[in-house]
Amino acid sequence: MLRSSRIKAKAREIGFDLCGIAPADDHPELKFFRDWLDRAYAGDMAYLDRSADRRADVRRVLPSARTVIVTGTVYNTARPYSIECADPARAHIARYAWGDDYHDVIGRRLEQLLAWMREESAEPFEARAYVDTGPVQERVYAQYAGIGWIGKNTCVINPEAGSWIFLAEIICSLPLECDRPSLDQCGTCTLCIEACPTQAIVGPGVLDSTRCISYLTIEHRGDIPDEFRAAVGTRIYGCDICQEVCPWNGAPPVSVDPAWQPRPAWDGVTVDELAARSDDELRAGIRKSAMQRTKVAGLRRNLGR
Ligand code: B12
Ligand code: SF4
Ligand code: SF4
Repeated sequence: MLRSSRIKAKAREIGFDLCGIAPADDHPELKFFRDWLDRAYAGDMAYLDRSADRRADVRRVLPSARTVIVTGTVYNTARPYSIECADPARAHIARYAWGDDYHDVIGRRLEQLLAWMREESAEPFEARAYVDTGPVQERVYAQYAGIGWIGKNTCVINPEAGSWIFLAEIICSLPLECDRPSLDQCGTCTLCIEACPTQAIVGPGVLDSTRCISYLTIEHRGDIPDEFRAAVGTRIYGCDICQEVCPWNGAPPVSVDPAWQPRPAWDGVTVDELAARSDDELRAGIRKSAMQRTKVAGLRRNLGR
């Protein structure tokens, strides 16, 4: 049978920084999701509600699933944190969106890993590969694959790599050898909860999206509610504050992968400079990047003009 160690070695060769394997079991944390939806913390992300049954367990997505191969990809690049920036006019875009669209880049790498597995495996198997948009609670499986623990800010934190990591997974029917789950290392720290400018982290590991700047600037349709406008400030796409204050991101590794390097269009720009650009110029900047999600109209709303 295909061994876990070989899959991990291949994942590394393809460009994944982390790879671990979780059993496709009934993990207790999967149950939080329903309660979270019932508390209306998903806001108007209706797709989460629609797919809630499948998100409850990967075996609803692939009934033959035995294991989940979870990958982590460091996207951090050598730029200061937004909370270190003294210029009040600077436009802040979340670190994950500075380069190419991770759905495309990581999706291709995941397909490459899966194709290799199919060639190498002596027995045929079923599999599904997902990056972010699949009906999978990625953080829970990442924790059980030993990629990292789910911090109080709800992000998966790896003790060496920090939390600037994308997650992606292959659900498969192979009974692979699994890793040990990661252990919570937040301890008594509450820095992320205190630093959140909109009090969106309503309890350790519980995020009310309707208060989160990431949601308000990326997922929310319509105007940004007045009560949050001041806190959103010049954060024009996503928010990194609860990760920037995290001690586990104090000296994070930096990726040299060309895919994640900041595009010149967004690097060190002010809100006024961006607002002065034409729609075509803005469109060219977001092309094939994760920022395409809001389209130019959403970006203009976030810019306030
Ligand atoms: C919806 C979504 C969002 C929403 C909601 C985020 C959230 N925390 O739920 C919004 C738009 C706000 C968002 C923001 C961001 N997101 Co997002 N998002 C997702 C998505 C598509 C689903 C997440 C989900 O199911 N949320 C529902 C809650 C219940 O799930 P959860 O946060 O995973 O929950 C765990 C804990 O919160 C905890 N928990 C929940 N309730 C309770 C209750 C108790 C009592 C306890 C103890 C624990 C607990 O256990 C949960 C597991 O059930 C995932 C991709 C995926 N398919 O999983 C990406 C994903 C989580 N996002 C990601 C990223 C990068 C971001 C941002 C950093 C982007 C940015 N800079 O703006 C921010 C981070 C904000 C934050 N602090 O989470 C990455 C995270 C990588 C990582 N290292 O963790 C993911 C995994 C995408 C990816 N493939 O890389 N996101
Ligand atoms: S991303 Fe920003 S707004 Fe959302 S929970 Fe973290 S600090 Fe708060
Ligand atoms: S800031 Fe502290 S409490 Fe929050 S995720 Fe990081 S270690 Fe955990």
